[in-house]
Amino acid sequence: MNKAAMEEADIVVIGAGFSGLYAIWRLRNDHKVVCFEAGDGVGGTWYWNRYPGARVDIQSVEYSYGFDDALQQEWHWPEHFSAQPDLERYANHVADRFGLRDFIRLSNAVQSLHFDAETDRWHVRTAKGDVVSCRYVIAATGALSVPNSPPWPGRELFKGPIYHTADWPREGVDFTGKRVGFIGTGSTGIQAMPIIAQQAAHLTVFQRTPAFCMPSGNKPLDPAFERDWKANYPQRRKQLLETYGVSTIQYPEFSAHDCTPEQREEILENAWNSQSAFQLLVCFSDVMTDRAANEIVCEFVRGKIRQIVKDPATAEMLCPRTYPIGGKRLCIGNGYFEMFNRDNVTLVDVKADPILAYTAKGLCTAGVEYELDAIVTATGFDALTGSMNKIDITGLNGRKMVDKWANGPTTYLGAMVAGFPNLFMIHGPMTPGAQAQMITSGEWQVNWTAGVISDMERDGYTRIDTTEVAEKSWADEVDMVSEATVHKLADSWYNAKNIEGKKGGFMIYIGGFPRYSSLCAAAVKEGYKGFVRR
Ligand code: N01
Repeated sequence: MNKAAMEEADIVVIGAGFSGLYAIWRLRNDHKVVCFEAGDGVGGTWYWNRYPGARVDIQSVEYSYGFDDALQQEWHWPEHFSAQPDLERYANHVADRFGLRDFIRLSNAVQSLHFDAETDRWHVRTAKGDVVSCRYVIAATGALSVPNSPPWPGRELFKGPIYHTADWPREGVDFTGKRVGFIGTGSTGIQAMPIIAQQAAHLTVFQRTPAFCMPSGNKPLDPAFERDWKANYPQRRKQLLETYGVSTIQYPEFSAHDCTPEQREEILENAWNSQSAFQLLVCFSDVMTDRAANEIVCEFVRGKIRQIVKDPATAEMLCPRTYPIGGKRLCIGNGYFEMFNRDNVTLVDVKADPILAYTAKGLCTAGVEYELDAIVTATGFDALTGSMNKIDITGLNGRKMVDKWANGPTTYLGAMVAGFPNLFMIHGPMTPGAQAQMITSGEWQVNWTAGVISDMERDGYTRIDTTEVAEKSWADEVDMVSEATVHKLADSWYNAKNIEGKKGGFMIYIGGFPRYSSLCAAAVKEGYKGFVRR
């Protein structure tokens, strides 16, 4: 490519989800910013995941932007935990209100990034043929944006439609009169199935691993609660950043072992009915760190399943036994276990008898062929690394990111990768990611990145990189904090074990957001420790 023909920008932002939109807003006045987005609308996760029942599991007064006080004062969330249409509407409102669309090129995924070491600039190529040279790239590509589809053969044989929840038709799907097969009982499946079951003639749930799920307690937003948040927003946002998960969900001081069985039962019952998602994980100080304390909560949930689900055999199949509660992200539902009391819902164990293939009529295991009219897969994501590895990224000395990450991601602070200068990730692998409320923590990460870029200009540098020594120190920190929790006892997208053959250790930083942000801030303050600038 003739360099003279390239379009010039200062910063390319990849992705117009919540972090990408904020990055545009934060940087647009001082830099020439171009944003490329794969979808034909803004909102990222909340653009793609439009399956029935899609809803956030953090209360919306928290899960929203804090950068503009007028926005947070004026915006009204109709429900406590907003549904996907409201979140998408909010993303569009923000894009319009702040004039962000002028910077965004929709339906135009970035296909390759190539670092030019002579000029210290990235060359960005896109699906529509745009070629942009820029000093910095900010990858706000999403932790959960590349769907993972089951590997079964015979997809082309099946006569009916096959959907993935993360690529749901904009016009919706009518399942009336249909026999629907549903695969995936994680957070997504648990939200979608109770709604599909109300419409379908029959729903067959193919379960590989049962999920821990607690009721969301969603309700219309209480006006007094909303007024209280709006009256206190600046300090609330600040306080959120000082908490472990950037959220109002807090651990108590006391251990499960400090309580009598009666006290535990009362605490757990209150948590279950709290209308506050995740309360079960924080009812004792040691739910996430002590296997015995965790098991007390697990058994409480199993008891709830047995109470709710009328057929004892189905109830037992739904009881998770192979991993600790919270080891995978706790699912938050509305009528999930209750759904199994419907006559038109059947539960099938595909751990014992795995699905082997699609057939013309449906799905088959070794012993059974299931006849279906439509199949829905809610089989998760190639999380954290998938969205970066999808782009052909070439750094210094011709090194490809996909090769560097062949055995799992390596990063410094989850923000940069050695040998790939001037490329910053937001919510990348080894950041707090989904263990911290993602809009507020995303704003923090964008602000940190903007500060680094501004310092580069102030100090007259054109290249910032990190080192393999710094990456190693960060990997040690990520491992050290994850070893302290029960997360290591579960296979999930946190540790790359949700996809057969995927490599990588624990890919989320679970040392808490205050520790994460203070380490990022300290690296800058201590003369860009772990970075090399020139
Ligand atoms: O994906 P998952 P998800 N055969 O990976 C099953 C966020 N989120 O989309 O457990 C049969 O959790 C798989 O089985 P197993 C949230 O952070 C948030 O549900 O691997 N089954 C599992 O049951 C969440 O953690 C919200 O044995 C197969 C399911 O598919 C993250 O997104 C809502 C299979 C995948 O579960 C991901 O959730 C939704 C196979 N071959 C999502 N392959 C809220 O805010 C996979 N499975 C509420």
